[in-house]
Amino acid sequence: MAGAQGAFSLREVLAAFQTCVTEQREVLLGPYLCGWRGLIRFLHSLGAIFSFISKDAVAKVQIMENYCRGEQREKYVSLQSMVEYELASGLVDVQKQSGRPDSGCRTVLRLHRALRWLQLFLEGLRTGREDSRTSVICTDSYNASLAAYHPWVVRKAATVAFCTLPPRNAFLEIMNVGTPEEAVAMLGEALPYICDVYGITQELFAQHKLLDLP
Ligand code: 1Q0
Repeated sequence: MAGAQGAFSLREVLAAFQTCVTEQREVLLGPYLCGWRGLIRFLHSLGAIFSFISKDAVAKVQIMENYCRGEQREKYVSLQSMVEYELASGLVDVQKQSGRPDSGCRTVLRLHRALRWLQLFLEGLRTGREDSRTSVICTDSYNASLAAYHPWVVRKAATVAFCTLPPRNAFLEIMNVGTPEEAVAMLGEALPYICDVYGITQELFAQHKLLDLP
């Protein structure tokens, strides 16, 4: 997989999340979505059993990319400008209604919740023992985060897919940053940036009472 065209590299994802946060502590949507695109590329390389997850992630990233390219694109430069614009324009459904396009806020909220899973998963990988199982780290991280928002059938399918994950060291190698030790070092570098993006988004959404959007 390493060296193949379009191969995943953790470095690119790190760079994207690193450039997300501005000096004013705003989260830029461009690099945020680039980071997600990189993660989705990685997910594709894990096989068809993960395609129900990547399909949903791609759909959500696409919704956001369309907003970022659309007529109101200057309102979708950062999460802060998006929240301000969508709330002021009444574009956010606080109760489930039919027929309206998914707002940026509810879409980002789904990605944001998944970022919490990613944070826990990468931390688990980083600090795990050499012989620890990726599937267990992944399941534990999922149960402590995203699972709460998913119905039983999705939880079940996700848990089955997690069981196919390669062992920890093989998994670290397909991240394409060198040896497992180098990947662990890179994770140590990457995580604070991902945590920062997560923390700022969480605070922003909490402040505007957007954490439970249907
Ligand atoms: C390594 C294994 C990856 C496992 C990914 C864990 C996430 C499981 C999520 C299961 C989602 C199931 C599909 C549908 C869910 C939707 O119902 C739900 C809610 O949306 P809605 O519109 O119905 O209200 N959607 C979500 O919760 C969004 C889920 C997005 C998941 C995106 C996961 C992207 C993962 C990338 C792989 C990362 C690998 C990490 C190693 C790379 C190192 C940087």
